Amino acid sequence: MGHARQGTAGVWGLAAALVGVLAGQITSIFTGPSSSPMDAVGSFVIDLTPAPVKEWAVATFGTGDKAFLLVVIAIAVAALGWVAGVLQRRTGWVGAVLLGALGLGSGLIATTRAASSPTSILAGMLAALVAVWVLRWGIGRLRALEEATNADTTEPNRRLFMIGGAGVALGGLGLAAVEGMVRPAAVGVPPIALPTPTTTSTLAPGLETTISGLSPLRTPIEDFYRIDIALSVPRREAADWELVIDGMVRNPFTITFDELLAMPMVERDVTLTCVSNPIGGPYVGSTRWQGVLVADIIRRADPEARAEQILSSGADGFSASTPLGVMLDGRDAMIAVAMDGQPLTRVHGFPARLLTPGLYGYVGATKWLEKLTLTTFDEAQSYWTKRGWGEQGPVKTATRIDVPGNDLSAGDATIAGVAWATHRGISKVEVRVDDGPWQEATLGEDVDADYWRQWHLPWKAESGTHQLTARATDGKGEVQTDVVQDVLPDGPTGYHVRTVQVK
Ligand SMILES: Nc1nc2c(c(=O)[nH]1)N[C@H]1C(S)=C(S)[C@@H](COP(=O)(O)O)O[C@H]1N2
Ligand SMILES: [Mo]
Repeated sequence: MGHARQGTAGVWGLAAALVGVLAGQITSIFTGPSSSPMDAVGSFVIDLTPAPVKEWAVATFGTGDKAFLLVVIAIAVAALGWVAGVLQRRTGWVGAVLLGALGLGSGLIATTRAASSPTSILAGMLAALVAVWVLRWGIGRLRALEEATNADTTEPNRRLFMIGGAGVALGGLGLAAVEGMVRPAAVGVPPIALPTPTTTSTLAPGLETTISGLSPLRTPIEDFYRIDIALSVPRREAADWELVIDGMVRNPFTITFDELLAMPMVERDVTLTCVSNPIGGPYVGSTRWQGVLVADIIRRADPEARAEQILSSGADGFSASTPLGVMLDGRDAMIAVAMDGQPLTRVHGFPARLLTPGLYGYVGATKWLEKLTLTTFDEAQSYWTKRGWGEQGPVKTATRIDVPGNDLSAGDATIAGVAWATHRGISKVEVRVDDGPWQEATLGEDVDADYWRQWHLPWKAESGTHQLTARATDGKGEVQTDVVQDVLPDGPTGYHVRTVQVK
């Protein structure tokens, strides 16, 4: 009897916590996604998570790492809700205090986030109010029911309790449905007009038209990898976007989006990749970018001689530190507003992001860009350099075997893939089958030194298990190293090796 009631109290507590979280999530549609209880707590947990655990999560779940974190938090909330229900039934108040503190705590965390505003606390407050109210009402009924066990009022009480439970469940489902309906609408491609680019040449399709399974020369935006620390995509509008340029400059200034668009624009074909992309991994993409040269912005700010780096910050609390010399060496680092001829999508940094050819994303590709601060390496570290990642971040030479896939029959086959050494270019790709000699692959179009190159090699596949290995040589004649190194601290090295079964 007691156990059954404890279970009922637990389930009620769980429902109360859940409905509270949903109320908070819905409020956050209006107060900003980073203020939602799940996001606030999630971001908080990400910031506190030691680097090795983060790497394990990324290695295990890939870009599903955020979903994994949210599931863990949801389970924790459910468990705490259960405990709150049980405690509330015993004491009449402890559970309510627990849920209230949880909700308010998430609101307080939200106000400490980079993208916070004074309203950020509202979602957490509302979550607390709803959860506490549902808990007190439900457990109050349950306690009354228990007191009345011997009286003949039992039946009406029980009925009331059942109706209440059904109401909470339905309300929760309704809230979840509303959230599901409203949330995606907030993440579409923003409709803004871009200035006509100065160059209008288009990139021809590549070897993917004849070699099926090969990465396209230009990555479709919907397939472009996404890596960031933002649990929910920051929502910034072009109309009220501003970029602040400050620090060690004689002429600090602020520029609006319209002013940015009025500046001279360039278009460049650039491959972007992540320092955490394992050998052969998916975190690399190539497209045409349009934007304003960072050099033009910096020249206007008139930097002091002691400035060594640009610390750029994004709306999600991310920051990158990019060596100033690299930004100004003519490599066309830009404040990008478009990818593949369209405004940036929200996940890729709308309305403006940094892009530095030749450097990994964590060093020079800040999305949802808000500020450029000229400073020294001693004076300021960035989000990832604080956590032990390298200061310079040049992209290492790499090649990936895309083709053949795993179902292959003996006979004429093709080995093909992509290779990149951004800003140095690719001059050669070689392939080895098992312990055979290195054979030179045919290279695809040389778009530019900042862009990847497709490559392919014909192969007479014999049945059995084979090991394919590929290596690239960069534009300076330097052969990719076979020394195997992990992603931390400045990107992986080693050859991509694929084992294929030929039938
Ligand atoms: N604001 C912000 N910008 C960011 C990041 C981030 O976490 N927040 N991650 C960086 C990293 S590590 C990479 S690899 C690139 C990825 O850019 P993409 O998601 O557009 O492919 O963005 C960079 N810019
Ligand atoms: Mo990255």
